[in-house]
Amino acid sequence: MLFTYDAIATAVAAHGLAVRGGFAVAADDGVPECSPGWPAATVLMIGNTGRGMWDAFAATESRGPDPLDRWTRAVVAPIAATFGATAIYPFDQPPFPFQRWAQRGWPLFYSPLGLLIDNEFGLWHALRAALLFPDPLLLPTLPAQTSPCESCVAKPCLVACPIDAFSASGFDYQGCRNYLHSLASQPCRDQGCGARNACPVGARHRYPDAQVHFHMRAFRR
Ligand code: B12
Repeated sequence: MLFTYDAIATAVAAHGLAVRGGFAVAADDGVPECSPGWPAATVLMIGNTGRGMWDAFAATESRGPDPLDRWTRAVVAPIAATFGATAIYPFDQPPFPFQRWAQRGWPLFYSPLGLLIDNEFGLWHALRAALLFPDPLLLPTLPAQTSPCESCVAKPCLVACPIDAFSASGFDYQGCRNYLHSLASQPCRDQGCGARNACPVGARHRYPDAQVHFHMRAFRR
């Protein structure tokens, strides 16, 4: 019985979050110890999918810097403590390889934008925490899937950006940020990243406008 997995899925769902799979830790995963002398045996990934998290987060007091990161800690840390896990976060410094770990536990694939794509939620999902357990946990078996980008011939994501910030050499982060401070970037600021919006996969799970604006403001700063 997937007792811990299911129980944590229920606990995080109360905050609009989801368990995004898990994996048995291998030596080259770069997973830190749960606590000194206690290596992690299992990792469960926690994330947000589609419109799930925004209402829960937006209902909370959010004055001060990094409100989403603070909210994430506030909801995840007590759940981790209840289940004897150690929580680590994608915003910890130096960054842990969350995208690599996420692919160990769930069928997620690199899109041409560098964001991981999910067959159901498309680009409308992100990672919020990883729970480290010192014991082996039972994990669900996931069906094998292929990347939806493989059969996407038109790749509208790659032609939607007004400054061609996405290329074979990666994401032109500075170019994007500079452009977002220009008047011409109004559509990106109003509607969110045109490249992300152009992806047809999981389009019905697009974040609510308020969330799109929130992430855009944070990125632009
Ligand atoms: C630093 C960072 C950024 C920086 C990148 C700076 C730079 N010069 O590269 C900036 C500020 C630009 C940025 C922007 C965004 N980011 Co960011 N970012 C991160 C962060 C915190 C660390 C990444 C890192 O260095 N990891 C360390 C390495 C060792 O880990 P890794 O998993 O092995 O990383 C590998 C992959 O990233 C891989 N890789 C990266 N891109 C690509 C592309 C392809 C095609 C391939 C094959 C591999 C590949 O190379 C890395 C080295 O092996 C992660 C969170 C995290 N902890 O991972 C979020 C993260 C990657 N970002 C995320 C998001 C959503 C964004 C934004 C969309 C934010 C927004 N506006 O909403 C933008 C757009 C980014 C884009 N289009 O690529 C999400 C991605 C979710 C997803 N679906 O995959 C993450 C995982 C955070 C989260 N909470 O979920 N980000």
